[in-house]
Amino acid sequence: MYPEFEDLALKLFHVDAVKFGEFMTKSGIKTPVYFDLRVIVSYPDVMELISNLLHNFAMKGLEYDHLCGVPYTALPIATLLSVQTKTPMLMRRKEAKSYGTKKMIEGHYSAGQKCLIIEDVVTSGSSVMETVKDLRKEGLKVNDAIIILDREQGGSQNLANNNVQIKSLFTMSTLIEILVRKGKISENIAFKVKQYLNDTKAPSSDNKKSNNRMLLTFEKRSELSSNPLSKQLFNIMATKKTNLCLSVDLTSSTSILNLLEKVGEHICLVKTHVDIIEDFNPDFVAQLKQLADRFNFLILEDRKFADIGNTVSLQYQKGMFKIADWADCVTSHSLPGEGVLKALSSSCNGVAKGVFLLAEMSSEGNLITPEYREASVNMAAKYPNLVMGFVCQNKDTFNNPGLIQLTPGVQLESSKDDMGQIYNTPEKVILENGADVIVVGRGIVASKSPESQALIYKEALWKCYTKRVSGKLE
Ligand code: 5BU
Repeated sequence: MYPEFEDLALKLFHVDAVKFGEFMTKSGIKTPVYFDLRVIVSYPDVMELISNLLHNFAMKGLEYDHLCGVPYTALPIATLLSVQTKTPMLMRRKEAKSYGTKKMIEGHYSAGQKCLIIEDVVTSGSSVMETVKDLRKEGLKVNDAIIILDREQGGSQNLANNNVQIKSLFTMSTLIEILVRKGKISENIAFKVKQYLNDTKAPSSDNKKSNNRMLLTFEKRSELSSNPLSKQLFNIMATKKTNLCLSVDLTSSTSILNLLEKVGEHICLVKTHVDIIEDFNPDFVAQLKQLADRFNFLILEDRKFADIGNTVSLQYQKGMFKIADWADCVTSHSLPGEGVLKALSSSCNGVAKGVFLLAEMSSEGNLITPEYREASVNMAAKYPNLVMGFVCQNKDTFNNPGLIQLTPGVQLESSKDDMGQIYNTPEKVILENGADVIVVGRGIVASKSPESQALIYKEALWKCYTKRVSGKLE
C-alpha cells in the first residue's frame, strides 16, 4: 500500500469525516460507523490529497472528455480534478426545476462524448445512477465512476449491472484495516462495523424493482400501505380506474355540487377550498358527502394548516367550517413542526382521518428547499397512521410505496398562469416525476364542457399510470 493512502485514511479519521460509535441513519437505523465527507471542504490539504490520489490512481487508464461530480460533496473534488487535468467539467442539477424545459446538465458538450463520474461515498449506487441517467439522456457516454470510499454494500455490483464500473480509493475493509493497524480503532469496533455492513447490504438494483413505487400497481401498493385511508384511496383508484383529483375551486355551493354530479364518476378524490365558498352551509356538506358516497370518491380539504398545534386543532374542528366533521383528509404545511401533526391526529375522535403533508409546491419561486422537503418527509414518518402521503412535484421526495404522491400544477399542455402557477403535462408528472394522484383545477373547471374535459383528463392520466407500471418507459 502506498503511504499516501494511509495518510488520507488517518486524515479522514482526524477531521471526523469517518466516525465510530452509535449513530442514527436518515432512515432511522442504528449504525456503528458514520461518514460525512462534506467536512473536507474545511481542510484544503485533505482536498488536495484526495484529488491527487484520484488523479494518480483512480483515473489512470480511463478515457473521458468531461468530468462530472455527483452533487454536492463531490463537486469541489471534481472542480480540482478538472483544473488539474484541464478536463472540462459538467454539472448536474440536483433538483429538477418544476417546469419542463429547464436543463438538467450545465456546461457545453456534444452527444457521444465520454463523461467520468466523481463521487465521495457509494452505498447502493443510486446517487451515482441518478447522475448517470441524466447524462445518458443527453446522449453522453458514461462507463466509469471514481469514488473515494466504497462501503461494500452492493453499490459496485448495482452500478456494474448498469454498465458503470467503479474505481475507489478505499473499500470499507481497507479503510478499517488501516485504522486498526494505526491504533485508531479497536479490533472489536472493526468487527462490529464489518458485521453491520454485511447485515445491511443495499438492495440490488434487481430486487429494488419489487419495492419501487414507480413500478407497483395501486392494488399492490394498497397492500403495502399501513395507512387506512391511503389503502382506501389506492383501492378506489384501482376500482374506478382513475387517478384524477378534481380541484373544485368554485365559489358557490350549487356550482360545486352541480359539477360533481356530472364528473363524480371520473374522479377518485375531490379537493375543496371551503373558505372560498360564499354560501357555505351545513347542507352543502351533507350533499357533498352524499355525492362522495354515491360516486365513491374521498374528500380532501386543501386547508394547508400552518399554525401552532393548538390553533390548528381549533381551525380543524371549530369555526363555521368544522372541517374535521366532513373531510376525509386535509393538507398541512410542515413548517410549524410536529405540533401540527399532533393536533391533527388528536382531533379526529377516533375516526381515521388523513393528512397530505406539503413537501413541495408547484408555484414559481416558492421558498421550499431540498432540506425542508427532506425534513418534512422525516417528520411524517413518525405519524404513519395519519400521513397518507405528500403534496410534491418530484419522485425523489419519498420512496415508501404505501404513501401517495399528490401533484397539483397539471394541464394537458405545459404552461404557466399569470400568478406563478406552473403547469406540467400528465406524461411529465406521472412518468418522470412520480405523481400518483393528479390534481386538476382550471384545466377542467374553467373549460367549456367540464364533463367531457374530466373524461379526457381521466383517460390521459390513467394511460400514463398504466404505462409507468408496465415498466416500459425507455
Ligand atoms: P389549478 O386550477 O389546476 O391551477 O388548481 C390547482 C389547485 O391545487 C389549487 O386549488 C391550488 O390551491 C392547489 N395547489 C397548487 O396548485 N399547487 C401547490 O403546490 C399546492 C396546491 Br400545495
